[in-house]
Amino acid sequence: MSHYKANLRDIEFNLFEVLGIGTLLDGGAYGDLDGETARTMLAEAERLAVGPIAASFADADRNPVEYHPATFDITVPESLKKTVAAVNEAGYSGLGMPEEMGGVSAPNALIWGIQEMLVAANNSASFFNMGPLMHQVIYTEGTDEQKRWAAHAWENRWGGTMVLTEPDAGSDVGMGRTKAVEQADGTWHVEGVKRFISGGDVGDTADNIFHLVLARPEGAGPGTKGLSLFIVPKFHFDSETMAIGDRNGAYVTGVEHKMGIKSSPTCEITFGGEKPAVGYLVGGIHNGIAQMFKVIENARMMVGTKATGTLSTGYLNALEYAKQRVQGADLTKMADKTSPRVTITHHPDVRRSLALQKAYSEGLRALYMYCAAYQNADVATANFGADAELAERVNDLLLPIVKGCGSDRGYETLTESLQTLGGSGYLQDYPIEQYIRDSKIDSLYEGTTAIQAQDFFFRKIIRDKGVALAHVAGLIQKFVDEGTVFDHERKLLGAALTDVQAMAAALTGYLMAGQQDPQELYKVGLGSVRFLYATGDLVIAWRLLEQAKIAHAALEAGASDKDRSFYTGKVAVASWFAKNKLPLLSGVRTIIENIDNDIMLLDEAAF
Ligand code: ST9
Ligand code: FAD
Repeated sequence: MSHYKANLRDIEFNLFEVLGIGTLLDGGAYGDLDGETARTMLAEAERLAVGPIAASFADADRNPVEYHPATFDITVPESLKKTVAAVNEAGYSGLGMPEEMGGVSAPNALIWGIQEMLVAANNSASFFNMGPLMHQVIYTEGTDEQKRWAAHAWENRWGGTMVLTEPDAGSDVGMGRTKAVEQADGTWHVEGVKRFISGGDVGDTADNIFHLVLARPEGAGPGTKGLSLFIVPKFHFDSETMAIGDRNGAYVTGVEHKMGIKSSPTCEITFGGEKPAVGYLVGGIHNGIAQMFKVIENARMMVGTKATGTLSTGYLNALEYAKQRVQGADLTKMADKTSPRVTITHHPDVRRSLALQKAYSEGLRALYMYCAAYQNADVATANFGADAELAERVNDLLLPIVKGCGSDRGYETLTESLQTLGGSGYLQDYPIEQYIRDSKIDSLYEGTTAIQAQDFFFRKIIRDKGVALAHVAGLIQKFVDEGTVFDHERKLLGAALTDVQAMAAALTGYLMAGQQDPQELYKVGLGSVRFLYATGDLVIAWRLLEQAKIAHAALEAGASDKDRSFYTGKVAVASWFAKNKLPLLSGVRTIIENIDNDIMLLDEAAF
């Protein structure tokens, strides 16, 4: 039986009942893609995820990829190869790719809903499918010749990697020392060692790989702005015929042994040495960090979406177990030792835990769907009245929340899923221990949570002059002011909005004070992750309540028996989250408003 449990009903609810994607599609906004076809695609994605993708989840964890130092490459477990082949055959990578490249235009919310299932069913397997993202960016950023290469690479399922990190350049990408030396024929020789490169080799699952490498041209300035982006192929190829030739001088010189995602090949790659690593400057211009951020933005969204999907399947596994496991008596009958034993769903603390798991599973999904809505101007305008320019800013604002809160809330709440199974949760008989091992990485790569929090405050709020934040706050305030149902919850939401706005004001105050006393800036760093989480909880609460409003209306209108429990659950979980999470934000506000620098002044020896 498959370990993976998709929540297709909730994905469809977000798309069709909350964001009205079906109406847009049926109106012809995306060519031939109508609502019915979208539903078929979602159902097919679920089948693929639960079946061939999930099939290699445990086997590829217990028998992971193997590195061969003599040939500088890896072999992929047979079970995983079958998954990769099934994903390739299904052809979902064309969704959202430029039409001139052969792709199919679709609203991003639909694409991320599909991706949630494909990636969460087997995270390791997704690293064998990084090619399309890199090819798309080469296509949009590249020269005409490079566009042709990208289209060929995508059609022929070549691999792709994003190559930033070095031993001394992790969060601080600008410290990268890998250099690029221009050749007389216009190509470049890339020299250096890169670390932690996902999909650095994919064995025989792809004929070639395009590594997208950040390197510093000789003589270029320091920091990220001095980096340029190069396509460095694993094998040379003929630019006209695309026939594959000899190995290029980019060799995998090690593979990491990790806590989780064990079959994702995380590689050290050495560029240059005995043989030059020939690279091609992307677009023929030196604009590397901005070009690479086209990849990074997509990957950050992917990580948040995946983290949500993993929590969701963790919760659904825990729920199934809890409904069957009989243990103990009902709390009201605990004194009577002969009272009947009950399933653990009868215990208040298990209910609390299941409510938390359901709230973050569905709340984080509502959050990434909300963000995705701003990735298409028509969806953003129809739903939230944002024009194309504002939509882009709001998407930028929400991305660090999707990535930072998605990964941390996902991981910490998965420990609740495991706890629901008691000691059995600790066993490999159930998938949750692997979900936890596989998920820890989500808050580390693609920028740690601390980096997301700084991006959120400095770039997405201060540099944006609060425009996007004001838009989101305005929508929340409108919900608070205009509702006719959920009075208590709306009051809680209003108070939480005030708390978050006060946090933003306090952090801005520290930033301003930093102009007189630079140490005041430490206070922003001390409060920024808490602020990110607090804003995340606020937006999640709001989106859950918006969903509850829709569910409430459906119940009032006489929902079918099939839908009644779903809508009732929507109302209940939104109310639970508002009552159990939002009041905590006033404590966070107090902490942020009263931050001092004592901990920064503490001698390291005292730690
Ligand atoms: C990594 C990969 O970790 C992990 C794997 C991910 C897996 C993804 C999977 C994807 C595909 C899978 C497909 C599956 C399909 C389905 C399969 C089914 C089975 N937004 O602030 P400044 C730019 S990779 C946009 O001064 P510093 C901007 O150009 C490693 N742009 O930064 C800016 O210039 P300007 C990831 C941004 O102080 C310039 O940078 N590593 C943004 O120089 C300079 O900005 C990291 O993420 C932004 N938010 O450098 C590094 N921010 O200002 C984390 C910056 O003029 N570190 N730019 O516009 C950071 O992000 C740092 O903050 C830093 C700081 C490096 C940016
Ligand atoms: P460091 O940057 O050393 O951070 C250590 C700690 O210090 C963290 O807690 C961090 O939050 C904190 N910290 C650092 N700087 C600051 C700061 N300025 N303010 C506050 N806190 C800070 N990289 C690629 O280029 N391509 C890939 O495909 C790729 N895949 C990966 C796959 C895996 C499995 C792993 C483990 C890593 C991968 N990475 C990849 C690298 C990943 O992006 C980095 O590990 C990540 O950016 C963090 O860098 P670091 O490990 O050097 O940690």
